[in-house]
Amino acid sequence: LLLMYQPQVALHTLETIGVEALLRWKKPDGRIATATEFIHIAEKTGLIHELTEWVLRTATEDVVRWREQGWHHACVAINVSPMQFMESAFVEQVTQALAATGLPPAALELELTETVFQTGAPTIEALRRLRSLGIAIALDDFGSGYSSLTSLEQLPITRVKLDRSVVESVDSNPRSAAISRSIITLCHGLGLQVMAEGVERTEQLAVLAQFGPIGVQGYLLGHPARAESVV
Ligand code: G
Ligand code: MN
Repeated sequence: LLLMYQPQVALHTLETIGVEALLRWKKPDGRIATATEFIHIAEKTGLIHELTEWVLRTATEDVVRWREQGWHHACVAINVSPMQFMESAFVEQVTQALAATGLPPAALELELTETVFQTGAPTIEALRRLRSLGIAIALDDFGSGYSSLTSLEQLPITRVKLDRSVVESVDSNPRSAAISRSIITLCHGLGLQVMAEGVERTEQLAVLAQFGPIGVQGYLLGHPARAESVV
């Protein structure tokens, strides 16, 4: 297993504010599989607890090292699947990773999709506990699937990640641009930060920059890289 890290950049200062950790599996034949290709296997075979443990520990250790190496405000975002989140020990796993490494809670963000949020009251309770510890929560892939406004209204989130499918055509389709602008304005009105995903062209950056102070992520800003080459 390995974690690759992709930069997240504040569009109005061009400061790299953090990275998103992306889980990969280097298979015996040398091919590198992405998390979506194998996480369901870990879920089925009961390995998900150990996998979560490894991701949390590795990511927090890497950020602490970058901080020691001079990137003092480095932050990391970690993707959490519904089954990982539903594990009863998840909140303890997170607090233990922070305690073991000494990483401040505010330097850790958990990225969850709407499917996690649709699982009921215990989920919301776990989210509130994480929030009360100071950990940031991002709603991933917003704008794809069933993204609902109730989620924005009621969930204890701190950030919305604008899905790549919306960002894809902001520079070519006026409707995409209007949708992006509206979502960004809506989120800012709710006190939520926004991160646009999948930015690949300067033209997209130019359009998004008109919509307010957001974060941007994508191949234009940086491809996912190994921990050693982050700092
Ligand atoms: O669901 P989530 O947004 O976490 O998915 C992140 C995935 O998107 C990663 O596998 C990452 O490699 C990929 N990715 C990151 N930036 C870009 C981009 O600019 N374009 C495309 N097509 N994919 C990207
Ligand atoms: Mn993500």
